[in-house]
Amino acid sequence: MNLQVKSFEEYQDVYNYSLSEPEKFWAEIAENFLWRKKWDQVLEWNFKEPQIKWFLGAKLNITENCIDRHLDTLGDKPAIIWEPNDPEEDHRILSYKQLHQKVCQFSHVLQNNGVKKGDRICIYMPMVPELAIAVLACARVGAIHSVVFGGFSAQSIADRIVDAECSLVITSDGGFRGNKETPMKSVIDDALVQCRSVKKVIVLTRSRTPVSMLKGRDVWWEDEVRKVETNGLTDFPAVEMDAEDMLFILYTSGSTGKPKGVVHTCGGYMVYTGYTFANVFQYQTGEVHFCTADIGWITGHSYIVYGPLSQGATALMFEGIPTWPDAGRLWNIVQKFKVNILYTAPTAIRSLMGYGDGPVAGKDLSSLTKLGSVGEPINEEAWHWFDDKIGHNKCPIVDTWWQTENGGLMISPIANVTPTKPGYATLPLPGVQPVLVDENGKEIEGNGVSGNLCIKFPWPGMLRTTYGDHERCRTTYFATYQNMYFTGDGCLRDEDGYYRITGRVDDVLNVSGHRIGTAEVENAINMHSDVVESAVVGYPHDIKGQGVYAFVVCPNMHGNDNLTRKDITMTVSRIIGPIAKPDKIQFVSGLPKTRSGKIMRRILRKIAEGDTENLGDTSTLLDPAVVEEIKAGAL
Ligand code: 6R9
Repeated sequence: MNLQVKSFEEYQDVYNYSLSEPEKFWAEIAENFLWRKKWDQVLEWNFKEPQIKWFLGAKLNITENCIDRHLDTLGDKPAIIWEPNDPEEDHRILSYKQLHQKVCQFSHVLQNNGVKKGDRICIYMPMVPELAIAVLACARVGAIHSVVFGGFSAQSIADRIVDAECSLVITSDGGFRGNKETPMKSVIDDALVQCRSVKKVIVLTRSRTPVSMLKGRDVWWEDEVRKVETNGLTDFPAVEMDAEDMLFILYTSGSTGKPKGVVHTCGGYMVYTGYTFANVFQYQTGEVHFCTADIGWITGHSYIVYGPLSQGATALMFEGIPTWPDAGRLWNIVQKFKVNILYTAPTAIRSLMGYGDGPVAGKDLSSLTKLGSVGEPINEEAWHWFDDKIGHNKCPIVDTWWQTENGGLMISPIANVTPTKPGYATLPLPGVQPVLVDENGKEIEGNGVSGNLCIKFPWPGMLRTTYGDHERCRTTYFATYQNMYFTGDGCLRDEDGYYRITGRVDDVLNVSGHRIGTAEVENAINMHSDVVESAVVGYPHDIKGQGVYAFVVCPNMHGNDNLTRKDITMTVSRIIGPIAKPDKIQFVSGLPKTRSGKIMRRILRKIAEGDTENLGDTSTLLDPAVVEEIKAGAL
């Protein structure tokens, strides 16, 4: 079966086929990929344990699919275009042949440093081509990568390294983002004080920040590559993997406790990212695809690295930020490289919108043919601005709903196929079976309804487990509703059957498209020595979508309010990372609790939203007076 549908009628036919014959459908899709050995069975599953296996018995290496199979036909074509943070610095282009050579060399480096199939490798790097090379080299040698976003703190990195028992870390001296230079190796040094499993650290030179290199543990990327070059080694035969062998772990926040390591496997993830990339973006050979996400998030994994490369696409990778040196940066990049597909986030659109039309004026955006949005609900104003000013009303916008756990796009228009509607992710992709359920887990049928979004049948890109703790996977995703995967999102289905995601229904915030667990932020705030307890909720924020609002009990604070606010912010930054810093901190004498001691977050959420008229039933509160005080002091 062709990966791309070409009309809405064809979409409907294929969708119906994927419902009635899911295994046949996915087998036909999987035929479009490179396997060393095909599957004996397409699918084995139950959502009880859960146990999900796709393409059983199949053998492959995803990098042969993403690189080797294109060498004959596209060898000299650009695989990765890299635009540095500083527009004055030269950009780089890696052809498929060059990418192949670099991935092979670095695979040797990994092997020379003791890496074996199944080992876990932590990658903490800036957005440079070597990050993609490191990811692909791990996959080529059969090691499991765990990429940690460059904005996370030493403590967060340490938690992730310990959880996955990583044996090696790949990092750089430092990185550039906007007018900031951020250290990376020194952050890793701080993290590794707590990590006994790590035997080696490979350090790339990027910012030339001074670093301390430990004898026997730390080696330079360039030195290691030079050794391989001196030995004249060019090819590295990819290690054969089973379809269900782990490909990577990516940590993401949930509603409780520490982030969990979402596990994706080789075969299903390859098929799902390649298929959704080709179909939703209707990628045509030669087009330049620019996804503005960081590879530290799932969007970068699936739609900068694996999805585009598996389809022989040209992926543009950008080191910097959209507002530096000025708010015209993305448009300059589009113009410079004649970008065809621009895939970005509502938070970026809203932020750029705030600078007015000036930075867009005079920029040649005529190369653009398709636009995409991901990470959070897109408001209508931002949708229309994107459509008018950037797409000049001729580029379809694909508002793609999906999650780290899903591996790839789930509910989304198909470019030039599905009629779009502002604010709507529209319809499920072939193979995806969404359902809305009420609090009791009863399916809500028909249109013009809303409920909690679940998926009732497996798809190849879905998570298989949470690393080292399968029970957590079961309770988080498969225990709320029987025989369904629960997304944690609320959703409505309009009269046309179109889906609109309304946001999280659990205690997870979405700040600038980043998932942040309120419990994680509370734990970090509570580590500050003056703090007795705290409660964190979200509130609507013009640019970030949601902001972080913290109610903090701090009866004997050391210094004044503002100093303590700064100290608490610093604590969160140190424990989690700057992305989780509270936007507002309100000191309160107590938190609204029920007689059984549960914090009534519903009330705090209302106060944070500024909706204090309508707090609902407060009769179960232990001390209703505290609510009046909090209302009076709201920020
Ligand atoms: C890919 C990614 C997942 C959460 C998800 C939902 C929100 C993502 C969205 C969207 C509305 C969209 N989300 N895409 N909400 N419309 N098009 O972002 O993964 O970081 O795991 O976040 O993001 O709430 O549950 P992840």
